[in-house]
Amino acid sequence: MTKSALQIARAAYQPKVPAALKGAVKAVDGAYTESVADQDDIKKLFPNTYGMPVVTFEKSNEKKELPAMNVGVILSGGQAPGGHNVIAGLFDGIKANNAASRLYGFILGPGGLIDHKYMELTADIIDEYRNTGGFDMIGSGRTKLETKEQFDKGLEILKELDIKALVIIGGDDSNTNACVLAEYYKAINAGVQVIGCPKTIDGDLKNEQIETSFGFDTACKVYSEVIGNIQRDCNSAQKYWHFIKLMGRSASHIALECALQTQPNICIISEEVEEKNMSLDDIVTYIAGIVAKRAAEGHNFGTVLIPEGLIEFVPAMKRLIAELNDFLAKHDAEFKMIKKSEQRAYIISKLTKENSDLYASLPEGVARQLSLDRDPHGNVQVSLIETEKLLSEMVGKKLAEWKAEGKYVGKFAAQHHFFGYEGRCAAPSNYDADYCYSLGYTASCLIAAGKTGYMSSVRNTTAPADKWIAGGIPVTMMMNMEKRHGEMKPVIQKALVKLDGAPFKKFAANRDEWAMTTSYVYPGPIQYFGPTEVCDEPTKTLQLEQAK
Ligand code: FBP
Repeated sequence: MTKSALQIARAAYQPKVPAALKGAVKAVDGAYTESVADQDDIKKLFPNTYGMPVVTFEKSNEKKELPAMNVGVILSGGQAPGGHNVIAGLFDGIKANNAASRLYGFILGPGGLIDHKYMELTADIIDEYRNTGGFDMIGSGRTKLETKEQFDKGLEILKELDIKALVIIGGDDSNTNACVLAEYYKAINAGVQVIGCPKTIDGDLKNEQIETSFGFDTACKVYSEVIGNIQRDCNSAQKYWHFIKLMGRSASHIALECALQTQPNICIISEEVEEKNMSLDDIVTYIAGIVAKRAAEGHNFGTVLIPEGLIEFVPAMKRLIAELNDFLAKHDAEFKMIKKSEQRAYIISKLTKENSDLYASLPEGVARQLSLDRDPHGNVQVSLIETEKLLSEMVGKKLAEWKAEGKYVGKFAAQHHFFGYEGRCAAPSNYDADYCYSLGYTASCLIAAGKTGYMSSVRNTTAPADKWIAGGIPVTMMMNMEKRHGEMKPVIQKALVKLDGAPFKKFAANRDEWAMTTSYVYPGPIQYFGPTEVCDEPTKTLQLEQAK
């Protein structure tokens, strides 16, 4: 396989790890824990794994010889930079405890466990993938591991391979399911420990105990590099407004972090839109207002960042989508009989007044998308909606009205971008390479300590890696009860952008200035070699959140 010069050089990079992980390690149990909410319900659902203590790993003076142990690993959900380093850290950790231990990777996500598709991960394979992006060492998938049948089927192969511990690398849902699996295996005395690792570029798996999910750092740096490049082009040609949609299924952490890194003219934060009960028209008026003000100063250019999940946070759109979902589920056959050219008018005639007016105001393409593309559960696939085009089209319309009324004088030409897949498999930044390797190594320590139902945790990561704190957090500690598909379920709380948190406050305090003054920052590409202040800087989000 041909490799780039950077790939070859990067393979030799030694991830930095917490000082405590550099030799023999001992587990120190803290106080017993409670779940963040709904303690009685969670306790009842997790009688064997509820209330366990937080664990911290410290340096030990005695090296204990541990028995050889086979371990399995699964990558679950969307790709995130650093996944391979979690596996490399886990591999090195179990081998350090006993060279005869083996690591098995289940292929293409949780489905590999159920379908008994696996491969042994030997030193040669691991070495090929150290410090690389992607999940292609074993692949990933979105199969949900949640039924007893799946757990039992999985146990068959775990027994066959003599696997005593399973590490599931995933987001909030996958880690919730990992905990349910841990509870089940403990309840039936299966002899298999289950450990989770916090992954997702979306950055929404974090809480008091987990500082950040891995991949967020690298993905945001990649997007910020390209946004910076666009801003430089924008400021050079001074003729376009760039509407840039950024991945992040639900929360706006990525858009916010990129805004903090690049200082665009506009960034929309979904959580604020919801909080202020803003309509689509309010958002459009806000953007058009800034476009008009800049035009009055002779600046007919700018940048707008838009989070991928925005539509679902606009309360009126949420209501429209809910009514459309219901209506089309009930009248599917009748709807399909209507001629394509008449479908829009048909829907407008059937919805309640508020939703009908909103639907009628949407551009043709978006209206069509809302009525056509549905997922297997009958829901509109909001992530397919081209919000960047929707907003620029509506802004263009508003500006034309304002022009006719003499309220706006300027030119408005838009370019559109969507950044998501460009960053999900990037070569991990030093932060992610170090953080991921440490998470994997910590998982091996949790296994050695006999723990199950824990998430691997590495904290204090704005300090030099030497001072990072490795440990484990009982997953039940992060849980509450939420309604999912009409039923109350125990789940890890998803972290949305906090409007009273330091990152949003910093953005809010500066956005009016950034709107008018063209204060673009150009972060440039991720640097893997060079001075630590250039190569090791954590995200602005983390720095602001952790500032003492
Ligand atoms: P995870 O939460 O599983 O890590 O995935 C995050 C994500 O990258 C979102 O930002 C995005 O909306 C989604 O995955 C897209 O996934 P897919 O490529 O499977 O449609």
